[in-house]
Amino acid sequence: MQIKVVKRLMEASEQHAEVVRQRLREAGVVALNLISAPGSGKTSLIEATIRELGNRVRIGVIEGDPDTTRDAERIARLGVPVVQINTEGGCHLEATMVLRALDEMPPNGLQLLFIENVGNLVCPVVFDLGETYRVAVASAAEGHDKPAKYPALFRTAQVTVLNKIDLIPYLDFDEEQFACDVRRLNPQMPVLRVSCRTGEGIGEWLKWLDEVLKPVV
Ligand SMILES: Nc1nc2c(ncn2[C@@H]2O[C@H](COP(=O)(O)OP(=O)(O)O)[C@@H](O)[C@H]2O)c(=O)[nH]1
Ligand SMILES: [Mg+2]
Repeated sequence: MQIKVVKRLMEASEQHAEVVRQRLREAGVVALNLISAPGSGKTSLIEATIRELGNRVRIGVIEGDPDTTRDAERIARLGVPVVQINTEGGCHLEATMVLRALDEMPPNGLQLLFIENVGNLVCPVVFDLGETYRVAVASAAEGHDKPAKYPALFRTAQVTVLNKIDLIPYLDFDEEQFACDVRRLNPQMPVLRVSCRTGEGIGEWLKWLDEVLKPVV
């Protein structure tokens, strides 16, 4: 009996990611896929960016969560186009979902698209969404061992944002260990220390954004 083996289960997903990439490229949009644990500050970082750049960069947001429209409501309050994807329990976004969201919010006219992935440090890493850049968001409150324990995210991201640095005085967070582990995994990747609460370091994040937006702004 011949055993059938299904190879490349990811193939369909990869093809959809290419369609997303093509659509975004044609529309001249830079898309950021934000990946982190729940509560690290992805939505807060998007909100801070909209407050700083919203008047000179045309921003759109796709929010991914297992349930609720709470993050989308936070973004909508800032007057930015937003689509919420509910994965109904699913632990990551896939490119097909992004395509459907793009049907609801055509990318034409946008310059910067945030895609906030489902809060999870494992599953979202496996799925290419067709994004231009992958952003790893970590927070000091999670502990310094996350890059070492979840290396795939930090290996595949183009930038790491370390959020909640305002809390470091109250934590046993070892910044040198965090930076050292990230450097070992991805020597060239910038690590930006920010606090969405106090605004510290947001300027460095905006500088990074300015660089990646140069082709479209
Ligand atoms: N102290 C502190 N709290 C923050 C900071 N950024 C976000 N938070 C809080 O952390 C919680 C989770 O933030 P949120 O942006 O919803 O995280 P997400 O789940 O990754 O989107 C909220 O209560 C935020 O107010 C920060 O820089 N410092
Ligand atoms: Mg969120």
